[in-house]
Amino acid sequence: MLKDVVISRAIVESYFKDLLNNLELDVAIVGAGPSGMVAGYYLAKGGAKVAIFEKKLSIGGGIWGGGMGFNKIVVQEEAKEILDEFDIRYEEFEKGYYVADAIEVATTIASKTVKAGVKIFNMVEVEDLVVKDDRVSGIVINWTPVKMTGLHVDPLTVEAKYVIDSTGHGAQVTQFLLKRGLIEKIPGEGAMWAEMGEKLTVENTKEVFPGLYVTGMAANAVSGAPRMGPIFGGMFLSGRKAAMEILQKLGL
Ligand code: 48F
Repeated sequence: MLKDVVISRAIVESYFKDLLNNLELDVAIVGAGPSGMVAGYYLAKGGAKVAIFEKKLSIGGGIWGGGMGFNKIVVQEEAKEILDEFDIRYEEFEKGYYVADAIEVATTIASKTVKAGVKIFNMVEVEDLVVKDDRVSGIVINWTPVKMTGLHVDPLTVEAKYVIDSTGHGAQVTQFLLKRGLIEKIPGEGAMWAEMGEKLTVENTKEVFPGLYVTGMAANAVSGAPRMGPIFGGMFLSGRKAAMEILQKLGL
């Protein structure tokens, strides 16, 4: 006989065990889009304790819809090795342009990231940063429904040696520093230019404030670099670059 209350207890005990286990992290990643998940994967493989906080119910960010809802993505030569690392299938459309199924990309990256040891908390919105002695040292979290309904409910805090803003076009996390006058401005991303956007996404992946890294479109928004549409190599390379730099700083 199935007991309803055992089902409830299994969920509550198991979830809160994970939450308690992830209140102190090496790296807290905000946003489970391509750059955030790839960063998480490489960080976990390198031995860091890392969790991703995603405000939506679903992970994957902008992967699912490919271009205009046509669920294919393009990856350039420089990032093909990341498709290989994740064992994602692709076809060479023209020399140097690889096309992959967006659903396979989203599900495979998510699966391998979780299996590498990254805990993903979905439906959890990061609403602020912890800043102590001029260094980001954690994130402030709340349930997405609390934010959506505008209820006056205080958040909780997660401590992290590094935080990564992988929130995409809005650079939501870096915005908290701007709001507090801790950085001067966020120019926002520029008009579409795939080649330059892809190149600069990787170049702009850096520590923008002590303890805070930016990846993917957030990196471009913070630096005023162009957008690039449904080509994803820059997102993958950006996530890997942030992970490698942070691993080095953590001494891992
Ligand atoms: O936008 P998103 O996919 O970020 P990305 O890794 O990749 C960009 C591409 O998907 C695409 C592109 C490629 O050419 O331009 O747009 O830079 O994923 C960002 C994730 O962050 C979540 C959001 O729901 C999405 O899943 N997010 C945003 N703000 C918050 C957040 C927040 N405050 N707390 C938690 N999650």
